[in-house]
Amino acid sequence: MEFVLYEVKGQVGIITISREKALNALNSAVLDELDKTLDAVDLDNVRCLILTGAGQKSFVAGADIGEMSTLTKAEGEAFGKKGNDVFRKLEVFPIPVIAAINGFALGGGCEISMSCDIRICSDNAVFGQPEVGLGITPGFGGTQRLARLVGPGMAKQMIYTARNIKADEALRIGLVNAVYPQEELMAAAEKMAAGIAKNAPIAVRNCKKAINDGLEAGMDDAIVIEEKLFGDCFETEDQKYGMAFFLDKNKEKVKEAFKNC
Ligand code: DAK
Repeated sequence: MEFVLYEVKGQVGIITISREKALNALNSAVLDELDKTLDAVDLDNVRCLILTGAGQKSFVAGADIGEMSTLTKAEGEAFGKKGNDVFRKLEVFPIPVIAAINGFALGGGCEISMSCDIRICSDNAVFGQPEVGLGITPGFGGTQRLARLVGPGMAKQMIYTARNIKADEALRIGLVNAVYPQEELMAAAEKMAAGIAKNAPIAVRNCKKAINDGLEAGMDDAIVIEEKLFGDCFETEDQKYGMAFFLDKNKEKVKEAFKNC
């Protein structure tokens, strides 16, 4: 891969978008490599992913404006679909994905972070949806996911004004969960990912599915989705070991059992 790096630390996979000279902007090649990287994740071993950008300055500075500038209508639609397909793959990926946002997260960069389950950022991070200044609408789900995350009023303000916001404001409006000094960001992401990875893996996956699917349904249907995924746990070793060892009061054994589930 030329633009996407992947490494596994324990049960955590780290995907780094690495196109530093263009501030990690997303061109077709990056999107193709991201897609292939996700397909290759070993889900028998890896329990949580971290997505970040190379360098100290930018997470992802958006879709590649140079590549987009000459697109025809049909090509624009194809580019939008390529991005949307990868972003959706991340969103419904069976295991949790943490975005470790280490700088600019503009346009497609903000959008890809919103396809992840959890966002944490460095103190120099900058978020925004600058598309209307470029004569386009957000095209990788920004109009949809931003409104769901921070509410329609704040999403509309950010999108209509194209104004960037800094890390502290992103925290205040709930776009990110936490802000860290740049040099501490990856350690914090890895610690959170390891904390997720040590829990019962099928239960974690079912929680992700229940939250995602439930948010797309009305409450009556959402509760049924939760009931079904809760019920499914009772056919797993996760539940049998988890409860048996809890009742035995043997916490170390629980940890070991989950590690090998
Ligand atoms: N695309 C391509 N190259 C980019 C880029 C981008 N988004 N952002 C930065 N670069 C490149 C710069 O051109 C520059 O390259 P060289 O000139 O060195 O060759 C290099 O990265 C360093 O950038 P700067 O020199 O500009 O660095 P500064 O520190 O001065 O400024 C900046 C950093 C992030 C404030 C600035 O680079 C900037 O404003 N970048 C553009 C940010 C932006 O507007 N992003 C949103 C892009 S629009 C759709 C599908 C997708 C989308 C929309 C529709 N459908 C198909 C419907 C998505 C749209 C977007 O994401």
